[in-house]
Amino acid sequence: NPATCWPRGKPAYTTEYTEEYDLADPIGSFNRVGRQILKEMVDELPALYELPQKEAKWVEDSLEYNTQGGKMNRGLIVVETGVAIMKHQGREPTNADLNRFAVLGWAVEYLQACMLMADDMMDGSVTRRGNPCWYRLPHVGLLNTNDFLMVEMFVYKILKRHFGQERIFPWLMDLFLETTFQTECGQLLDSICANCELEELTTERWTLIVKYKTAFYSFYLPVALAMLVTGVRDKKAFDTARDALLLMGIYFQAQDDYLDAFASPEVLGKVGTDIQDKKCSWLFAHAYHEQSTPEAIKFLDEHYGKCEVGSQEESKIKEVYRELGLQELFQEYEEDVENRLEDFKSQVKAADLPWSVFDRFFQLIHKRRK
Ligand code: GPP
Ligand code: MG
Ligand code: MG
Ligand code: MG
Repeated sequence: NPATCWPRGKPAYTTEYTEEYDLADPIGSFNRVGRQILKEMVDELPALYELPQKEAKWVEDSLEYNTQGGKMNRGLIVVETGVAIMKHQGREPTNADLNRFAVLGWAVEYLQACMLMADDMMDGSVTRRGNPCWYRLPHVGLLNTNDFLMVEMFVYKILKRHFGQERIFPWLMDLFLETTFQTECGQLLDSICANCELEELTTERWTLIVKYKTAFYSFYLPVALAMLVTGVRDKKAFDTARDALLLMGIYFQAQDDYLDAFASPEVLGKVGTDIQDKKCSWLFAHAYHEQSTPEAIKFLDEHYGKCEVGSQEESKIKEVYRELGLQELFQEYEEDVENRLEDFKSQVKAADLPWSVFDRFFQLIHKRRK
């Protein structure tokens, strides 16, 4: 690109992968690629962007703090799915293939990191992955806004460096951009709840919110990336995969909402804020609209979105959730998702995709505690 290929040394491409990607050590191998990517991204800042040492170090610290230390489910799924699809195609993935899958996995992890940095500030959260949220660090504060925008741009730097010379590059870009926009639509729907009447926070609204804010980027994106990079081009295959993955993604956010109230912060690595923030959570929508009693409605009207994290009112709202039988209802919902997912089996097979991918992904999240 004549408009951006300056100064000399730009752009740099990484197309050779000399280190062995050991599938027997999926997390270790994935992390190794993650280290390499972080180093590549930070190393070029002084020469290509004239960033002084102090600022380059700032970016490095931000990337260390925000992209590392998660469960890496989304990233690892790209690798697993890539392998499963190639085997399904009768091919054995090479070392280069595995490393490329991991690079795309890390692009998803970087997107996730920037979303969480923005989300924590919007939700007023205190901890993430067991540490204080980045924006809460005294020396960071509102600089968080620039930091998360930079992490977002690193997604595209990773893609350009590793896939910039390939035909699917525009498709990868388009998929990331589209997915980001979908997530932002979801985040808007989620945030506007603060200005809604409780009456409006229905289970229908909940489904819409979580489909957009979570399911596309967490579930469809990793699998769609693996499909693109292994040569899947059939639109029907993407449509079928999307339907099944959105079902799982919606369930995943239902779990997130459930754990927000009922999991211990030590296990979860974050303190729940949904009640304080007046979120249209799975629990609230069901408590207010599906399972409600006049007393529960009265109490929620008085206190939902108006009490502090850790307050007596907040505990009482969780008690109301329990009394309304939401824990049992959640188990029923969980079983229903399991059954509905089974119904996708034949469609997935008809679309010539390996069912094991969907099965594995579901096993990874099914009944999760964190
Ligand atoms: C999770 O909701 C949703 C996101 C992380 C998407 C954020 C999207 C942006 C465009 C910023 P959540 O707030 O319930 O997640 P958590 O419980 O992890 O804070
Ligand atoms: Mg949040
Ligand atoms: Mg949020
Ligand atoms: Mg949450």
